[in-house]
Amino acid sequence: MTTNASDLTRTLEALREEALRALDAAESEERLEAWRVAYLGRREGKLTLAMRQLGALSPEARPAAGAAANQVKLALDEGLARRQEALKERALERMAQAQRLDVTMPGRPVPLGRLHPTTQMLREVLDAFTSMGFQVAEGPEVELDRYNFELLNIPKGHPARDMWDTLWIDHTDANGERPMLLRTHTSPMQARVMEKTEPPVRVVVPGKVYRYENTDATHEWHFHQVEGLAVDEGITFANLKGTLYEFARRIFGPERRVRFRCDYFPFVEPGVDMAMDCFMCKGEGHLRSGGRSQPCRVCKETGWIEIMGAGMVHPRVLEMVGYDPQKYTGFAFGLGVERIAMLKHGIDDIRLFYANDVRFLRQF
Ligand code: FA5
Repeated sequence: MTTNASDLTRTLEALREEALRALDAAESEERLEAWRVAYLGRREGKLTLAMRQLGALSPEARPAAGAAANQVKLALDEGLARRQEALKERALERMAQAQRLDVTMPGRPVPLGRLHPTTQMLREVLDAFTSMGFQVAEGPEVELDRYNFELLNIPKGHPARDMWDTLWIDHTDANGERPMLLRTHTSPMQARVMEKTEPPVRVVVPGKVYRYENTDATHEWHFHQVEGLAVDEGITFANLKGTLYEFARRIFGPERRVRFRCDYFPFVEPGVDMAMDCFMCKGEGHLRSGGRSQPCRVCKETGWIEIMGAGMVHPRVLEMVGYDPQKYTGFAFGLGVERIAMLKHGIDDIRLFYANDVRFLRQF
């Protein structure tokens, strides 16, 4: 143990040098704390231990050695404060550096989803009709036999029911009515709308429909339709043709030609199917390339593609909802949305729509 004042002063001096050097080397908060414990720690700190030796000095030597010890303590305290400040500043600087915006860095792409091709097509179809003055109405997918068939002039046992293979539901509606089914077309909304509205009526009805059918390249068991209905005084077949012709031109371009042929649906009279000249072969039925001719697969060589069923609303249908068929006439149509999308984009298999393959979906 040192009992000599000059030895103690030397020890203190050496301690100051050693401590300040060690302080300069402390590069982190943790190292700084370790340094503080090593030199200034209350129990084992080197300076604390040295200062304890003051008590062993003679009373005459003690004040001078004590003053020297205090100076060393002061120097270490100040050194510690300075170093803490310097480290803090450096940390702040680093943070500012890290947060600085580098406008030359390439942006990080945000993965964006998109609308399903059916939804896109549905919206395009609705846009075409709403811009011609039609309103949009929606109805239930789980439907009563009454709306899906009976009020469409298809009574129980009518052979036309076979035109729509039906998925029946073992359920009773809120008013105790049955039978119920998954609607096979959007046509039940014709009666639902007319029951609630006085003429004039101009509505389009988008929605999902279901059929108990095998699937193939052009048939799904669930798909989307858009129904159209216009009822007023003096509506003629010319209005039907004009409206649908305009629709085809809006979706497929101004040079499109359309064809109406007789067809049978119990709820219209006369009934038609509407076809469009094939966009692929321009209605020729075959494709010419380099002087050679190839059959057109899209229209199966006919030059025409059927896109919907339509017709003048049957007087019985008007009567059943309480409209006077002597006063009012109307037209109705029903188109398949996926079929229109297939034609528009050249998609050759309807099953691709709901196979959830992103390589397909990403293309739209
Ligand atoms: C009907 O569903 C009638 N309700 C259409 C109608 C409405 C006629 C108003 C007259 C007046 P159809 O079963 O033909 O008719 O279907 C209409 C359209 O739905 C077809 O032209 C076709 O585009 C589409 N479609 C029919 N079956 C399928 C199927 N399995 N998969 C995909 N699309 C289909």
